[in-house]
Amino acid sequence: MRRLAACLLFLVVACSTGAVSDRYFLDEWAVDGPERLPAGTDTITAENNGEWSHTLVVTTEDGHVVAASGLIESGAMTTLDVSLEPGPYVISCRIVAQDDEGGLSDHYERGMNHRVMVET
Ligand SMILES: [Cu+2]
Repeated sequence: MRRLAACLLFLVVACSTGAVSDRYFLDEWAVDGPERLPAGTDTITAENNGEWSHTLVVTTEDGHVVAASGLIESGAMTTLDVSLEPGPYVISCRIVAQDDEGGLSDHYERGMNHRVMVET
């Protein structure tokens, strides 16, 4: 019984951290996920559902980088620990790659940017 109570307590703690909801999905050409996050320390999960590799970068609205993942390959997932002050942020992919015709493919410009409001 004591073990069951410990398990239930763990579940309550795990659910109350918000870890499940702070998940962002990357694909061509969008970043989808919550539009509001709590201020303070948080863990953001990034899941790449696209065919291409992507990154997940958290910046303030004026472009200051708060946290950045490495390359997230197609089908892969990663987490980022962030500490956020209240205010507007942008979650985006910052890859710029050359396409088959020699032009540049800027993932941010193609739509992989998502505005988030961090609130107390
Ligand atoms: Cu990308």
